[in-house]
Amino acid sequence: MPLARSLSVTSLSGLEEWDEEFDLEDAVLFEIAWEVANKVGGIYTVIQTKARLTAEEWGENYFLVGPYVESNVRTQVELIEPTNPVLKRTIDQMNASGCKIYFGRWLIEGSPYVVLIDVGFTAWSLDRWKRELWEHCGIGVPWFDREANDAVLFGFLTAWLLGEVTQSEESPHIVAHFHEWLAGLGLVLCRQRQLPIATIFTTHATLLGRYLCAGSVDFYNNLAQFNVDKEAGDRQIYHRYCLERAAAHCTHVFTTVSQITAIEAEHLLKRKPDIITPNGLNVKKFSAMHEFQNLHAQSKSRIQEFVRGHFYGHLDFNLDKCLFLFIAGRYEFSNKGADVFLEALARLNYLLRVNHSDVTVIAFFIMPARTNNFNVETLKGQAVRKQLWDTAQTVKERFGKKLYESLLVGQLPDVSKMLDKEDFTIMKRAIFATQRQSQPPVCTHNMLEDSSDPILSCVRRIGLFNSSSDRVKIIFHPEFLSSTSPLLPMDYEEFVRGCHLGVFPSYYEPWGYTPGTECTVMGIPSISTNLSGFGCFMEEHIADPSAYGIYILDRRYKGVDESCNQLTSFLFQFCKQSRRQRIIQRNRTERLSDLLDWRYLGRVRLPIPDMIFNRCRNVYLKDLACRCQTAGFRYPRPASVPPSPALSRHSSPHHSEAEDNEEDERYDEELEAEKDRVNIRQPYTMPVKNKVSA
Ligand code: G6P
Ligand code: 1S3
Repeated sequence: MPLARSLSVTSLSGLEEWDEEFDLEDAVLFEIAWEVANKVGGIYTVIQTKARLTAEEWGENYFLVGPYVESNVRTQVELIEPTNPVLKRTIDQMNASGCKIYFGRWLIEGSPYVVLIDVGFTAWSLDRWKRELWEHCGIGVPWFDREANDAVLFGFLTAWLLGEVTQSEESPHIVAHFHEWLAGLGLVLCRQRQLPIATIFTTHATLLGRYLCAGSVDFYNNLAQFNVDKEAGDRQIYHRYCLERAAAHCTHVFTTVSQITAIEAEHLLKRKPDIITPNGLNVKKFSAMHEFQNLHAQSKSRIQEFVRGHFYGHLDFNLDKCLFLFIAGRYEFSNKGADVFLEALARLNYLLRVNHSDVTVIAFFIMPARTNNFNVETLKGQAVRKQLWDTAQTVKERFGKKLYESLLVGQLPDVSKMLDKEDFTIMKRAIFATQRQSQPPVCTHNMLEDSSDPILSCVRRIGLFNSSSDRVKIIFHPEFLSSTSPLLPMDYEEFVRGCHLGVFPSYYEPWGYTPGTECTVMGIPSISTNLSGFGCFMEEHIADPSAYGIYILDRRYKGVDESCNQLTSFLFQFCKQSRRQRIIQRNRTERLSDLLDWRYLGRVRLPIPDMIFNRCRNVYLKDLACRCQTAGFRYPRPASVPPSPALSRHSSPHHSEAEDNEEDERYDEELEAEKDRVNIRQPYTMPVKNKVSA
């Protein structure tokens, strides 16, 4: 039997029980993930946002370990000499032995230290390490799987690094927290080499879960029945699966991000997670409510600018009555529910048309796919818009000059002479440039696999081509957003703020960063599902989620068609809201942000079993454990608030603004009283940085 699988999960082999009391200054935390300073999916956000708090707690003794990716390092990392003498010696030694390890500060909140490993530089060791992996753990990695090869290199280099640190005379108490299968091998090797390190492994999704859900499998009804080895083999991911399962079994403490993924891990990885650690964000609270509303208005106007350019020549809809919806994340078409969203949009288009609605919906799909850059038509749209703007500015200046001169001589201007022939010529030329033969494009980029792309294929099937008669338009932006983009120069946060609704009808979503945290903390309502960690979490902790702008779609007990109908109905109701109702709803959504703040989140985690203390005594786990003590917080359903704003009394024309305000104030008081009752505002504080009793 492979050694990695034969290690007992409760064994402390290699790790002596730490003293009942030890100096916290001696404890060092390493957090290891492939997404450290390297955005691939949702784990990047977890690590990046948690870093500030962890750096505050651990100070100089906190190090993130990730891969060296030159383009990321150039923009996100300041390379410096290692500050810690043990680490400096280790890195120098490894670099002298043919590795390339960098040290720096990650330029994010908290500026944590990062150790970045150039795995490509040590590729010459790949065959040797793979042989070792096979001999010691019985896991064989095929040559053609580049990602798994990287995982092998990253794993061996991480274990080497940690091994060197443990050799030092100072011999600190080391805690190593590994995320996901790509980093998991380092943990397996630490245990196999019996390094005195306390290990934690967090899975943010299981590999097999992702693959099974992406196919046509009834996943949740068959969780207990899957023949995991066969399923992994059939999908040619057996070696990856073994790496993931080995890490889950070798670690001292196994965690995941939601209850639903805990059940999945128990069945697919055959180990029940010890703790559930839901994902949070750093919540920025504004002193006045209107501040975040103003930010929405500012960001929305920038999205409107983009829309003006994208739909030039076809701007036959009222931008002021235009609602911006979006879906974003890793491009997993059916896992993330893009299929259901598109189908619901087609149905919504029909409903809006037959009801002669004056609302236009623009749905953005932000999911990175393989492209060779922006397409000409999309870039041209922004150029035309810019030209119209410049023309308007030129004419305005000429107009202003004439007006000024007329006033100087004490005369009111003759309005009929304010614009001359030349002004009209340049304006006509600009208008002619807005003529176009084609419809506004659905996709902003040239796709490498255009004909087989799932979103584009679905758009072709449902026929939503941005034509004038459509009330629902689609824009597929197959790249993460960036403030330096020539097309839509906004970063992700600004974009979310400017939208009206995030739509995330996922079938497979261990937590769901985008819907969960990002929309909610910015006061933007969202739709998620009862199959996503976030959706279940909100259902558990809020008495009436939809009253707070958190719509939870039923994908657990309903078939796809029924879910599409439910989603269509959510969307249609949302389109029927007045501006005032949307503003009130955003205020309510924003009130939930406390619940999702890293500082408070621990208060609703599940109680931690005592055995974790016994299994490995260390501060980090104690810290995690302390955060899990307060369970049972539930945002009340305020008596004054009806279940859905769309159905609320606010829609009554006889309902005055004063009544609205009164109701809102009453509601605020109730919520604040409930927060006081459960003490949710009391931030969690780390035990004093001195002696800690285990
Ligand atoms: C915010 C701003 C208001 C603006 C509103 C638009 O609340 O403070 O000034 O009118 O957003 O809301 P809407 O839902 O139509 O984008
Ligand atoms: C995973 O990233 P994903 O978008 O591939 O990890 C995220 C962070 O825990 C989680 O929010 C998401 O549901 C998972 O899917």
